[in-house]
Amino acid sequence: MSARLYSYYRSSAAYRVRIALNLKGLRAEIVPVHLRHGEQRGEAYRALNPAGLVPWFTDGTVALAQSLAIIEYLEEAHPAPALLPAGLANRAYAREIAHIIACDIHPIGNLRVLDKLSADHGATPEARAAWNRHWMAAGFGAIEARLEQTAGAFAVGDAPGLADLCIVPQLYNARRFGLDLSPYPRLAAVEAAARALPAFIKAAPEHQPDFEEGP
Ligand SMILES: N[C@@H](CCC(=O)N[C@@H](CS)C(=O)NCC(=O)O)C(=O)O
Repeated sequence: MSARLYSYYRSSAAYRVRIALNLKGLRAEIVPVHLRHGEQRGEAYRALNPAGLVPWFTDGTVALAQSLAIIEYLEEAHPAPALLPAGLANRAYAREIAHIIACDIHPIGNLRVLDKLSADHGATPEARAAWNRHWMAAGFGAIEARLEQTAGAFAVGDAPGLADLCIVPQLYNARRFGLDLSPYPRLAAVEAAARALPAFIKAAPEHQPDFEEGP
């Protein structure tokens, strides 16, 4: 069975998996799920993924949610090229950066959280953006400090991997929400290096079949 990735062009969690697939040279059919139209909450999609979130990945062996679980699965199923760096400590640092983004920053800036803030507390579009900027800045400060120790050409050493594929989509979100990135020069440098690579270019929102212009 050929692989499928249920994705939304500007879902940063799906973007992580798209980059991982590309770095490993794996093909997957992109199946768009329109988050702004609520397709993720529809009966058809929930029959696949009861969590009602993207990404969702299937390949005949697994049918799996959670970007980091999917990426770890790909890493184990297709070890080369590796997404985790050599060395016990560096692998832990790469996971630390990934977890700051995927566990600390992303969940509280997600669409359903912002919608709940608006529905229950009247958060305006500007209040939603300010909320997101606050939590991104908190996480980015920690990553910037770690990069002083770990960064080479990329976030942890000189090969692109797990940390970079989390950083690039999160910085895409940061720009969407108007975060000033000037306090994070190392993050910006790592992002620029990664975004120049074909695996990252192909995974970018503007190169997805469901890409839409606009805010
Ligand atoms: N921890 C999950 C997060 C998945 C997630 O929250 N995806 C977002 C898009 S980035 C989503 O589907 N949001 C839909 C919604 O909030 O209704 C992962 O890493 O895959």
